[in-house]
Amino acid sequence: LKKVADDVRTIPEEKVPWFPKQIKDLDRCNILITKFDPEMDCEHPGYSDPEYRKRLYFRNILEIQYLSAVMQWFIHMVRTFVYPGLACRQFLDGLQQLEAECGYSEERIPQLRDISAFLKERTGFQLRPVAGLLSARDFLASLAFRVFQCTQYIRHSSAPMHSPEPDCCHELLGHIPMLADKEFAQFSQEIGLASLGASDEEIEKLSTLYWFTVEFGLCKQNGTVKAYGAGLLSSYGELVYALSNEPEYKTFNPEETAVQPYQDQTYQPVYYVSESFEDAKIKMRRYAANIKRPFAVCYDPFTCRVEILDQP
Ligand code: NLE
Ligand code: FE2
Repeated sequence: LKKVADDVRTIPEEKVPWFPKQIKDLDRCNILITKFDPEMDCEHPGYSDPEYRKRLYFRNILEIQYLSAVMQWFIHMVRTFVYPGLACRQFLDGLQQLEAECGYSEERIPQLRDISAFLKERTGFQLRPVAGLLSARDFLASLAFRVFQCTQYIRHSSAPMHSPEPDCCHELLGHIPMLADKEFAQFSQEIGLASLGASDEEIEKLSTLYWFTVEFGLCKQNGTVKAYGAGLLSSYGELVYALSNEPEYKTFNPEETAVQPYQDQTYQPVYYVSESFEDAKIKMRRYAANIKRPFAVCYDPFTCRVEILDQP
């Protein structure tokens, strides 16, 4: 009998990676990926610009003018025919609200604090500044709490139409308008909740799904393919390319999409199209429900905590 008991004791306990249970635990979700660091990456457009490599938020009046010019140009494109033909309805609505109520304009750079307060009232999302690209596990975990980790430095001025890494143009002009949409906010949080305590392999799949939806997703609206991915919406160059007949389109199907290889240096060769936004959400929810975890999680919106439930 003793021997059996010993054997039982030597069976390693099932290990669940640590994950945040409340917003303040996100202080521990701070692992940065250095692959896009302008000091390390010789392909980075800012590599040979010693001032840029310091990556301060705004270093001088020229950068402030640069962001104002990007915003001005962007708002112009959205108001004219270009964006309405390419971007999904949720994005256009969100951007319009940001212009009307949150100081998005040609004259003024909106402050993260104000945008965060705006989003909080719309969808409960809030922004948190982050110094660069976060590890997938940490980034996804924050979404579980409706917290979006937001970079603040700006892309190098030699390449305004496409940046391989997130920057404030990408966050302000790509993600924020989408996060003002309730359904999209829910979609984002569900990916986050699915990631908590998941295995490395599952995190890899979820971040691939995030990549092909939240970052580079396309969906049909009134029979036309439109972009809802922030990586497209913030990159005029890739947006036009994605909606041309150059890239390959595949039907969004989480099991298949989750294992699609991708690269993050330049335009994507493949995009996933869903029948509608609703369709993407339903499929993703079904996928998330099938991820194996020895427990279930439930977000309590009153305490902003994640409750751990035994798997039924
Ligand atoms: N390609 C995007 C842009 O230029 O705004 C950024 C993508 C970040 C994943
Ligand atoms: Fe992004």
